[in-house]
Amino acid sequence: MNKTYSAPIKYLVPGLFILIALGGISLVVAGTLDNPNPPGTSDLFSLEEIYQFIYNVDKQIRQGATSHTFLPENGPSPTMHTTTDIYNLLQRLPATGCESSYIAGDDGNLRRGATKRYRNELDGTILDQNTGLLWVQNGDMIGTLYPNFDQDGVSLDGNVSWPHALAFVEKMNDGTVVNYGYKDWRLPNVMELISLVDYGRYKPAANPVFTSIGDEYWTSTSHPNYAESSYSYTVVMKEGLINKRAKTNYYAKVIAVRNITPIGETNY
Ligand SMILES: [Ca+2]
Repeated sequence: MNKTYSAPIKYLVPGLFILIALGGISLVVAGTLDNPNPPGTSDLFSLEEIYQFIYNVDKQIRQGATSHTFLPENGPSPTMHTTTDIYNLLQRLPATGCESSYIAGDDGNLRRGATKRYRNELDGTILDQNTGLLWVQNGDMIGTLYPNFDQDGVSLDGNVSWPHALAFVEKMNDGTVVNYGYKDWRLPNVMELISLVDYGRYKPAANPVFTSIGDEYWTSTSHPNYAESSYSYTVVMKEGLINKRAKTNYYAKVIAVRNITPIGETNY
């Protein structure tokens, strides 16, 4: 989490916590949950500290903070928290982003789910820290970079057939078009693509960290109930709808995705 949101200056010195005490300055050298000491050292944190860290950081981010503080706001609770409590805090299904509330109990009122977290990798890709998926930042690679690839329907507008959507991703993987250094791009499935929708936004219903987001996108998911599986699902990024579309007679945009190393391993 410390890579996503800038930490206060006092936490930017790794392993060094400067405590200014009344009557003098004392220097305390210790790791923090923001900046732990390196492997092999002996930082120890209580379950309560870890619980408070996750809870408070999530709350601060949800309230719009661009930085977070390490120290618990309220100190240990009377009952203390358990590993189960910590697990329950680590919600994996992201919140919708909806902030419009019309009655108690609606989504905009409850806002359940994990706060959406994106990290701009500054190399043309965006990491979704909720799902661990790496997305191409440019929501219209064909239309903006390779318009001549698109001879489907209205030429050059970036909307292509499903077979051509798959073919474009393959061109990324064989290096004949930009691939941002990776060769394992794929068309997202419908669950993955719907996870990009931000229901607090419209036209497009996506976080503005992405660029050139168009109206409708192909997924890799085929409809199960049509002869020859001739329909695939699309996601309307304009407002978060799912459609079924004829694979060869409908034209939509392409955004590619790939999996990254799971949280806790080398990429973090
Ligand atoms: Ca087209």
